[in-house]
Amino acid sequence: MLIRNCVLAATLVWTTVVFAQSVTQSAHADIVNAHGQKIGIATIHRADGGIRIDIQVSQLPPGTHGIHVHSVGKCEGPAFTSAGAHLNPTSKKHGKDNPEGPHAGDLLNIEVQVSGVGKASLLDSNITLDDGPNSLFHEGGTAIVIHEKADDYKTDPAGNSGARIACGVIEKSFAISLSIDPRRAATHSLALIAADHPRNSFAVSVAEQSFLLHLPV
Ligand SMILES: [Cu+2]
Ligand SMILES: [Zn+2]
Repeated sequence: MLIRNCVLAATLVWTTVVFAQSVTQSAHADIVNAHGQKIGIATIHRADGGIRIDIQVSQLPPGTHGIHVHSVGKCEGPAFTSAGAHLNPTSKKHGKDNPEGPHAGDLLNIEVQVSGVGKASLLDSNITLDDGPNSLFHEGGTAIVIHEKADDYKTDPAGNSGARIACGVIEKSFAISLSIDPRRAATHSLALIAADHPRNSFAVSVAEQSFLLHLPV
């Protein structure tokens, strides 16, 4: 019912500018730093060849950072050991360059600019939004963890990527894909503010005339 209400609300808000929409199951994670402050968001959805994680963070040290899906959906700072080890239901070793790897939760590194902002779009072919041992929603949940250093993609158990500096619990959401009438472009920012009002915790990603709203379940 809640989902239906969310979809209905989004539909009403967007009626004036939207000419196509579809709703699919997805996930998101609010990324927090060691002090528990929100510094970014990851949106997670089905893609060709697996699950795509689009992540945007700020206020992180510039440079290359390891990032993984960990096996427990708990982010207790400052060390985030609560998130457990990498998601690894098939007992592999760490890293895509490890002959005995990778873990299901292994991802490519994320680059953080001098401004402290980092963006990445990461594909993982070994995780699922559905049921099963490699599910992001297995018992106890999962989390996205960012590390202080680069992942070397081969050293067990975490690619020599050092301390955990940011973490986000992966939660179910529904993605509403909205295609916008380009002739109504001027109304976009207003509509986004209105859409943000009743539930301010969903993510908005913008790609040309398409918007993806991730609404918490
Ligand atoms: Cu990790
Ligand atoms: Zn790993």
